[in-house]
Parts: sequence; C-alpha cells; structure tokens
Amino acid sequence: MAIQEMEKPGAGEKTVMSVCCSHCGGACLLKVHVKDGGITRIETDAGREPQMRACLKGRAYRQRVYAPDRILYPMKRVGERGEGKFERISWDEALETVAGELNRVREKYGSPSILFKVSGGDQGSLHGRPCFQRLMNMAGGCSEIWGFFSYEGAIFAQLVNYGTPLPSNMRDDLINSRLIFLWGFDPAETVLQTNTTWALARAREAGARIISIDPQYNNTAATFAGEWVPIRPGTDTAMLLAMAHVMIQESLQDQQFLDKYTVGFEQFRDYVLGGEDGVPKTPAWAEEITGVPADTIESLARDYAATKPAALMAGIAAGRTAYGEQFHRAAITLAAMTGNVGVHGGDSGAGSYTGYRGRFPSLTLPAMPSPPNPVESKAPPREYAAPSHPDFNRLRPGHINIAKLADAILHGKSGGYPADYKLLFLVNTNFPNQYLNLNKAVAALKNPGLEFVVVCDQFMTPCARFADVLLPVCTFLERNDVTASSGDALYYGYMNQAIEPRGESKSHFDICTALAAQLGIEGYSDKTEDEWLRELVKNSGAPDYDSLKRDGIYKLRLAEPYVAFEEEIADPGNHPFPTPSGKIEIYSQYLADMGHPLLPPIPKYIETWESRNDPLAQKYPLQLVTKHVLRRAHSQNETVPWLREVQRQEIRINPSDAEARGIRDGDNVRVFNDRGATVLPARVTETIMPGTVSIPQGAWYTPDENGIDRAGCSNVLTRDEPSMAGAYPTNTTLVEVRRQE
Ligand SMILES: Nc1nc2c(c(=O)[nH]1)N[C@H]1C(S)=C(S)[C@@H](COP(=O)(O)OP(=O)(O)OC[C@H]3O[C@@H](n4cnc5c(=O)[nH]c(N)nc54)[C@H](O)[C@@H]3O)O[C@H]1N2
Ligand SMILES: Nc1nc2c(c(=O)[nH]1)N[C@H]1C(S)=C(S)[C@@H](COP(=O)(O)OP(=O)(O)OC[C@H]3O[C@@H](n4cnc5c(=O)[nH]c(N)nc54)[C@H](O)[C@@H]3O)O[C@H]1N2
Ligand code: SF4
Ligand SMILES: [Mo]
Repeated sequence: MAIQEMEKPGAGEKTVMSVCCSHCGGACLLKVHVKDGGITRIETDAGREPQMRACLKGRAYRQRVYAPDRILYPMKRVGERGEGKFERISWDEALETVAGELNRVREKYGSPSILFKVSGGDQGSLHGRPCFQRLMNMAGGCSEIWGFFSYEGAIFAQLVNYGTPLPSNMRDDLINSRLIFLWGFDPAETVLQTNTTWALARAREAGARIISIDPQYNNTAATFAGEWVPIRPGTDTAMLLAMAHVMIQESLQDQQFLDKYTVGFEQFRDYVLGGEDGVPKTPAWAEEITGVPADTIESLARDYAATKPAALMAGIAAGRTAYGEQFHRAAITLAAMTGNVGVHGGDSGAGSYTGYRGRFPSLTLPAMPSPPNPVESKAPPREYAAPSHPDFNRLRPGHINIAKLADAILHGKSGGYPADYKLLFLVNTNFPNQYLNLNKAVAALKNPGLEFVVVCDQFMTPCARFADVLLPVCTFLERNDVTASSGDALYYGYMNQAIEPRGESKSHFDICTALAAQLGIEGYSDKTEDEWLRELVKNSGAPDYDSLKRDGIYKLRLAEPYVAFEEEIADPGNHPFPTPSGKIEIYSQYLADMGHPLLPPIPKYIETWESRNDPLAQKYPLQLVTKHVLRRAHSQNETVPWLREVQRQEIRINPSDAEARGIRDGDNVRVFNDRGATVLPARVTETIMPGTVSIPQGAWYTPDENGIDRAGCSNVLTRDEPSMAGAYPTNTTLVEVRRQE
C-alpha cells in the first residue's frame, strides 16, 4: 500500500494518516507529521497508483489549522447583528443560551419556525450533517432546505431519464474513450473526484481527442483539450439540440440502441425537426443563440456520432443556469442517440459530478442514523418535483428551496412559505456569501423578525459575523471520522485525529452531545466517538476497524473500471432501467402528467431570464459566470496565505469588452446590476469570450461604508430565483462593468 512508501518520520515526530474530505468532491490522503502536539508539515500519497494525491488546499491545511482568524472560543454578539462585535463566553453559557432559545422558539412558535441548514465543510460519516441532523430531529424537528447548490438540475434529469442519481462511469474508464467533451467541466481546478485529471491525462496519452465547450478557456482545456469551443452561458441546450438535428438529418443516430433502450425518441425528433413548434433546431438556429458557428456544430455532431466510444462529460455548471435541467436532459439524450450509455469509454451524459460517497456498488458506509424529522412528516406534499428515489427524495414536504432561503426568512407565511422563521441554525455554511442575491441574505439576517441566529464554524466568516451565538468547531485534523472515496480509487478512509482541538473548539459530535444533554434529549448517544465509528465501519464494506484506523486507507481493486448501466445494456430483459417504463426516458410520461410548460416531457431549449436578449441587457449587457477556483473550496481557505499567493481574485473580461469601456489589464473595476456591486481587478484576456465575464465564486463579502463589496464576492450580483426543477442558477446573471476611478 502507498503508505509504506512515504517518507519516514523525523526524530521525535509521529505521523498520522488522515483523509482530507473537504467541500470539493474529493477525498485525498494526508500524512500529517506531528511533533510536540503540533502539526509540522503535511505530505500526501506518493505511493503506487492510483494515488489519492491531495491538492494544494489539503497540503496547505496546516496554515488553516493554525490560522490567526480561527474561532477558538464560544462567543456572543454584543453589537448590532452583523456588526461583527463579539464577546467571549463559556461553553456553559453558549449551550444554555442555544438550548434555551431552541426551547423558547419551539414552545412559542412551533418547530417549523426553527430553520436548520448544514452544508459542506469538513465531511465525514459522524461529524457534520449526520450528528446535527440526529440532534435536530430528536429535539422535535425543524424546517429544512431542499435543492443541491451544485447540481439539482442534473439530479432532476437523472431521476427523470434514468430513474437513478447514480449514472456515471468511474473516471479511470476515460482511458477507453476516443473522444471526450469537457462540456463546462474544469476538474483541473475543481477536482470533482480525486484523480479526475489523472484519468484525463491517461486518456490523452492514449490518443483521445478532447474538446472543451465553455464560455472560457479554463485550466482543464489549457492542459488537456485540443480544441476550445466558446459558448454563451445558458445556451448549451440549443447546441445539443442542433447536434441532434444534424444526426437526425444525416441518419447518424444509433437507431438500434434507441429502439431497444429508450422511449420517446419520436417525440424528440419531431420537436428537433420543428414539427411541434415550427422551428427546426438547425445549426444556423443554434449559432444565433449560442454564438457557436453552425459548421462547428455540424462537424462536432458528425464526430460524436462516428467516434466510438465517446464520453460527453456534462459539467454541472451549465446546469447551474435558469432551466439548467433541460441541458442535462438533452445531454443524456445525445449520449443515448450515440449509443454511449453503459459501455466502456462512453458516458451517460448525466451530470459529471453527481457521485456521492459510496456510489459504487462495492462501497458502503453508513452515516450516523437519524429518526425522521417530525416537521417534515406533517407538511403538505410538494408540487412539480422530480420522481422519487430512496436516496434523493425530491418530494420531501415542508422544505424551502435553497435559492429562497433569504426570501423565506423575510416573508414567511405571508410570502407563501410553510412557516414564519424565527430561529436560524447554520452549520458548515456561509449563508450571506455563498447564497444567491447576497444583499437580500443580509437583509434577512438583519430582519428583527428573525429572533436568534446560531452559527457553528471555524472562522469569522461573513456568515459568522451575523451570529447571535457562535459555536467554535474544530477541523478534521482535531477529531476522528471515517469516509469513503468519491473518486476512481475506491477506498475507505480513516481520518485520524492528529492534534488536540485548538483553543476551546470542539468537534461536531461533542457539540451535539452537549447540546442534547442541555436539551434533555434521551438516547441521543450511548456511545463514544470511537464506539460510533466502530459501529459505522462494522456495517460497511471496509475491513476490520483497527487495521483501517492504523493504515488510514483501505483500497478496493476492481478487475476493470465500473461502468454505469452496464447490466441494463447487456441484459435488458433482466435489468430494466429503474424508470416507470424500464427504459431511458427521452420522453417522460411523469412530466407529461405534471403538465408544466417549463418542465416539458422531452428536453427543450427554453431561453433563460437575463439572457443577452432580455431587455435588461440594454442596461447590463454582459453575461456573468461565477466559477469555482483551485485555491478555495467555495469560501473556505480564503484567508490561508499560501493559497492566496496562488490565484488573484479578478474578473476575466475579453479585450473587446474591456476596450469599449476603457479598461486595461489590472485596472480596478466595478461590476454591478440592480442587486449590488463589487469591486475587483480586471484581467483582460482572450480566455473569455466576448459578451461574457467571469468572477471566481467564494471571495469573502467585504462591504465598504456604501455597502459596495470590495473583495469580488460574486453573489452580490446573482438573482435568488431557482430554476423550475430547482437548479441553482449561479451562471445566469446580467451585469455591467466600469472602470473604478
Ligand atoms: N478547488 C475547488 N474545487 C471544487 C469546489 C471549489 O469551490 N473549489 N467546489 C466543489 C463543488 S461543491 C462543486 S458543486 C463543483 C463545481 O464544479 P463545476 O460546476 O464544474 O465548476 P465551475 O468552475 O463553476 O464550472 C466549470 C466550467 O463551466 C463553465 N461554465 C459556466 N457556465 C457555463 C454554461 O452555461 N455553459 C457551459 N458550457 N459552461 C459553463 C465555467 O466557465 C467553468 O469553466 O466543484 C467542486 N470542486
Ligand atoms: N455565485 C456562486 N455562488 C455559489 C456557487 C457558484 O458557483 N457561484 N456555488 C454553489 C455551490 S455548488 C455550493 S456547494 C455552495 C457552497 O456553499 P457553502 O457550503 O455555504 O460554502 P463553504 O464555503 O464550503 O462553507 C462552508 C463553511 O463551513 C465552515 N467549515 C469548514 N469545515 C467545517 C466544519 O468541520 N464544521 C463547521 N461547522 N464548519 C466548517 C467553513 O469555514 C465555511 O464557512 O456555494 C454555492 N454558491
Ligand atoms: S481540498 Fe479536495 S482535492 Fe484538495 S486535498 Fe482536500 S479533498 Fe482533496
Ligand atoms: Mo457544490
């Protein structure tokens, strides 16, 4: 195993095996060197392939653990909410206050008025969501949020078309591909499962042709792609439909595959050819919408149909747009039309980051269990949801869509929400930073109707500044947990505690146990951290607990890469797709019965709001995308000096757009629309297409005295409206850019 091949510890040093499992979709091996109770340095996997090599964020984690802005003590607000004035308090006072407020609000207003959100951060099977969810549910329940920030559009499409949220081949199967589309996909920055770039490197070495379709020439394109096809944000469905048009016109589709494994191709063909609405979805039609030349669309369609196997890696960023679910449904349809589903080197065309840990059949790792949430079971059912699935139940009632969190707090029942929200409990999340329309989030947090805000975090983030009580949580290097990989190296990981929690910070599990005692919840936990982890591992596919803890990782070897839907394709009689028809649903009767024009039964191009044709474009002519960058995981690691050196927070703007505005490279610019404004340096570059600008998401909101953000926080600009099926439209925003004098 890789571990033995790593550097030996120095004198007086011990080494601790852990797994970074940050909010980035990766899970990577860390070898932490510890001396005198402190971390001296961090190495990663340098052993045999497949390695689980950590990225720069994992390797810089020492600076995060010892950051001067870590919250080390419980604190309570002393100034106005959001002013950032706090006073240190004892844990006793913190727990009494939080438990007291939970009880008071529950008694006075009822459990639905308690709104709870837990997000990414340092993930594991005990700490984080699992132990908090158990606490909240056992305490009487709470209102919750539905909708993944990341890929709700993709989840919807997968549940409709395939009937499962688990539609992806393992990454190392890319070596079998002859043609790979990186469709809004940038794993050189976003990782999206440890080793994705390694798989791309091997595919390229093996001769695959790699094409990036993206408004910007991203680092993955620069490293691996032979071609870059710039496309206007939010228009990808039009290009996919035009590719389908070419295939149909030239009879290039794999009709046998379509006949055998799909339903509804006829209706789709009719729509594509213009039978349904009189508009043939020709390459010329798509050129007008997407900015991609018609002949490029034509030749890519022919190449996709002719080059087998081919992987259409449908990035989730193109789905984080208004009507983004249509993009994913269209991409799946193209994968089916080319017969690339269920084969080595192909890809189902579904969102390429929808794996969650343990998605491969051989990996199982339960999380700390929770009873049902009593609030949820009493609420009325939702309309317009994706088909139900045991792991991704989109029908869960009483939940607020994630894009509407601020609106729900501000308007409650009078705004049509299930409750008036009085207590906000935030764990692992940076609400007025990562959520759309930040200024509305700030207004919601300042709203006096919101009586109490508790935040559990490691840093004094823009969100933590709005807490009434702040609970300091330790990092994953200060407690134990277990995880399963989400990459192509299949493994179980043990996150060994390397050092004692800094200051008075505590693990999630310890915080929850203490809160449960304060709340008088019986039976919250009859086990220690170690006993819980033993039980979780016992019920998993991992080896015995002690050897996993000792080795840090346990790798599983498969004879060949896992291919999604292999059985459904090889033996359809015995393995139907888990959809109502048992086939891939290009046409969905479920959606037809739902009858909503914005959720059509076949994938359709629906023009986004704030497109370049929107009248608003007269005032705000540039389309903004807000991408994820290497040096941060969202807003995490923002203050780590080593990482700040790597990338500057800047807006990419094309020379033609910059020149028209008198902007030179490096100038400070103000980016604005009716929702807000932010100031940051401009990078004038051909790597972004004209008419589009890009700001890396996650910079910490830093308002000046006029309320203008000075740090390049993109969510002061975004609109807080979910797409029809819940896609989170971080890439559908119009802005204007001006030089900042
Ligand atoms: N380093 C790092 N890694 C991360 C994260 C992080 O914050 N930092 N976050 C993690 C999480 S939770 C997530 S959800 C993922 C996000 O992963 P992604 O959504 O894949 O990441 P992005 O960088 O936002 O977008 C990828 C590419 O899509 C392009 N794009 C944007 N809009 C469109 C569009 O409309 N059409 C097309 N064709 N392309 C478009 C962008 O220009 C970019 O090059 O990353 C994960 N990994
Ligand atoms: N404009 C724009 N906005 C976006 C996106 C975009 O592309 N563009 N992407 C969206 C996506 S895909 C996502 S997933 C979200 C992410 O949104 P969030 O999940 O809210 O973002 P993070 O920055 O990961 O916030 C995690 C917080 O948890 C803290 N933390 C870290 N580890 C721990 C821990 O162990 N315990 C506790 N209690 N706290 C911890 C961190 O300090 C940080 O404040 O952002 C979304 N917002
Ligand atoms: S931040 Fe993500 S990619 Fe980087 S080491 Fe941690 S888990 Fe791996
Ligand atoms: Mo995400």
